[in-house]
Amino acid sequence: MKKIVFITGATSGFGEACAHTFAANGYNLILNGRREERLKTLQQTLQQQYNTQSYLLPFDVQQQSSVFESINQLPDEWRAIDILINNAGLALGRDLFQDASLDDWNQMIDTNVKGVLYVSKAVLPFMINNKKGHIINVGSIAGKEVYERGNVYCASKHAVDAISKAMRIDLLQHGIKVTAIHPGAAETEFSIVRFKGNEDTAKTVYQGYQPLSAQDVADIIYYTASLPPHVCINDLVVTCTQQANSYHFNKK
Ligand code: NDP
Ligand code: 8X3
Repeated sequence: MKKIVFITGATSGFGEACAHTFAANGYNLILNGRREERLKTLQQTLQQQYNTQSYLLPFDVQQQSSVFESINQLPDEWRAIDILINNAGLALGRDLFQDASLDDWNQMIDTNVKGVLYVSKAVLPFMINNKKGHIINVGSIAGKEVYERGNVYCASKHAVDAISKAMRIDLLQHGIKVTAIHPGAAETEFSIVRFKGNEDTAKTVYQGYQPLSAQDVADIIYYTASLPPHVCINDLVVTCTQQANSYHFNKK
């Protein structure tokens, strides 16, 4: 029987690259994101390229009732989830604390923090019942160090770091692995979202160095998922070679 991976935020970036990588390696997929048309296109592509079966759950991770209703109505054959990748997330704005928008702050906290909590809480009964599972939380280098104008995005990813550590302790008795992956700058739609559709400003973020690609991160996530049952990568920070931490780059 094929293993099942559940990926949140699969319509773009790391999540979409993970969908291809896990499909290419024989997994069936549960795919989430708000843009349902993109999910349908991805489902068709994965079916054609890898003969992959996928089940679409197009909910907003911020909406507590949608998360629980959607996951609780999964058919029996889709409940044996082996891996959950909590990837859905976003930054909004790059403003000084005193100038930032409360709406942006609320959306980042609701997506990056509450979204991870809701989806994990909804999926965990299946994993506990199956006595196995692996939760992979996508944090960020911003969850290790804060940077100027990063305030609440950094706080939300520090929360993912803490939640991952807490999950690892509490789920130990159930044999469930918990991995946190913390990437540095990667060129996806992340900055286009952060700068609210301004593609020119988004491009400037990646000038002067070679950032990570979505595929670089997907390959690492897949590696952490492919280790033997007794081995768990707990915490992994990855940057491109020209990035040392949140704010030191060797730009040419
Ligand atoms: P993208 O913008 O390319 O992808 C983000 C994904 O998250 C999309 O599929 C989007 O789908 C989904 N998403 C956003 N909000 C919601 C929501 N409320 N409900 C469901 N899905 C949602 O960015 P990345 O691939 O770069 O980002 C993926 C994760 O990686 C995020 O958690 C981000 O914070 C983190 N990260 C990114 C880094 C980078 O430099 N790119 C570095 C470190 C971490 P849709 O809009 O269809 O809902
Ligand atoms: C995204 C990377 O450095 O823009 O999490 O915060 S950064």
